[in-house]
Amino acid sequence: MQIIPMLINGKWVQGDGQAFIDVVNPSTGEVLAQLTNASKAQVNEAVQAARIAFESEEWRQVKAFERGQLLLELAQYIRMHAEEWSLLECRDVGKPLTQARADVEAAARYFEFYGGAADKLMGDTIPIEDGILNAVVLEPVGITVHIVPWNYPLQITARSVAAAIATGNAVIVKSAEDTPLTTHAMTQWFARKFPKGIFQHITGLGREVGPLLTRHPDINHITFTGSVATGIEVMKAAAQNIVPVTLELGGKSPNIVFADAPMEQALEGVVRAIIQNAGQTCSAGARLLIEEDAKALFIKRLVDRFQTLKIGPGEADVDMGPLLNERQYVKISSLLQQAKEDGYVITGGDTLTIKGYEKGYYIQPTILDGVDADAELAQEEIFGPVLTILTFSTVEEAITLANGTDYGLVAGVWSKDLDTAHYVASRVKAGQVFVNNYGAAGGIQMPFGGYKKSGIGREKGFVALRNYTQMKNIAIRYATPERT
Ligand code: TXE
Repeated sequence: MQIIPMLINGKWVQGDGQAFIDVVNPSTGEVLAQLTNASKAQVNEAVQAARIAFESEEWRQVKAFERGQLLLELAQYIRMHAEEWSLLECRDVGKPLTQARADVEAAARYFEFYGGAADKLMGDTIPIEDGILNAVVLEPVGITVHIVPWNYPLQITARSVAAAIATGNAVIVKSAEDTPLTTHAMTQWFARKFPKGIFQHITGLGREVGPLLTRHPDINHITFTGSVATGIEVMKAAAQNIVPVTLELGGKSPNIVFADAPMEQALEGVVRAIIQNAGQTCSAGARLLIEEDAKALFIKRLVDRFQTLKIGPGEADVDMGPLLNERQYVKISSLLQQAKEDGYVITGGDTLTIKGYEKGYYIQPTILDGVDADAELAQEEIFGPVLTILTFSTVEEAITLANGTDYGLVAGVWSKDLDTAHYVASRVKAGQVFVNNYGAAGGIQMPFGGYKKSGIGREKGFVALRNYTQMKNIAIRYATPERT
């Protein structure tokens, strides 16, 4: 069985921590590889190596545009291996091959975007008085820790690592215990191209290995994507050492469909937004807010569409793959069981057994109607292909419902009326609002992050480079003819 090694201090090593953890293909139940838990000593070694590498003259001498060129080279390398990496991601996460291919393309785009940006992030000068040059300089923060979830391992690793390296930091990635494969592939490239200690990959159980990193007194920034509960733990750990965090903590994002919406696009948008990656997407459109007048017809068509969706193993490249693991499967199927008993399920609601793939974690795409807006099913992230319908009659009611959860990551607004669309977009408390689309253009360039409990800070786009820099103000007095 392949053991996924970690990269620590330029060496490929197994974890000294005890456990061997199976990496399972959710489509088949097959064990793809195993990983090991990093020990405390190994995490300390990684942080020490990162510190030495970051402070080294060698790294300091790499010019911003050269860092950028290296990242562009990685983008090219990813494209050259696109099919191989897509298959890895498809097997590791269980997502349909087409979606895995889109993830690989997005990863390449992140390295291109931030590679190109590496020498374009500029400071400022401030007019003070004659004889003083005042400069605002952006410096790397130092050691950046990246805790990556299992739903989009390659994309999410790429988006923050690319920005952190572009700005000159030393990076430590802790991949999710379920999905280390593409991070390992990326690590192999970094091991060949970068000074040791600038990019390191740590593996192991989040609750054991994660805190060893997040509580370490010598790290300088944490980027975390995951649940609110773990985000709170990460933030507490960071607080002990006054370390900044960038947190992306998911959502319960609404698609708000007005009666005057472009119906065909809205229908497809709503379906895609909840079945992509089997609903295991931070920005999943998990709530449909539908205007009363349009409800009957829209729901009928939605149900028809859900019932024609093809579910199967990632490699069969159908509409939707399995859930990630047994834990997700048990959690979501028991939630659906209860929802069925309560009479909310209008389509789906059951687990699925697929011939030849009996050990896969398949469930039906599901729609719930009649759920109270305050109920858990309408409030909490389910992280599966489960769409909860809520109904509204006025614009204000739609806005109240949209804002009626603790989250605020993304919202979709579907209306042909410009006034309605603009007004709702301005009132919705979400970090990203899509009008008459959901998830346009992949979003590499667009700042992404949450209002409320969906997180702190923004990833993606040029602005994310700021996460990995700190500001220094330098005031230089120089002699003027009057003063000398
Ligand atoms: O999340 P965790 P889990 C949500 C989603 C899902 C739920 C549980 O609702 O059903 O979270 O998933 C690492 N210190 N999201 O349990 O615990 C862990 O190894 C440091 C939404 O997987 O948040 C993994 O890499 N790290 C989300 C990552 O944190 C720790 C994506 C996420 O794990 C840690 C994933 C600790 N104490 C889940 N404990 C999104 N926003 O897209 C765990 N980890």
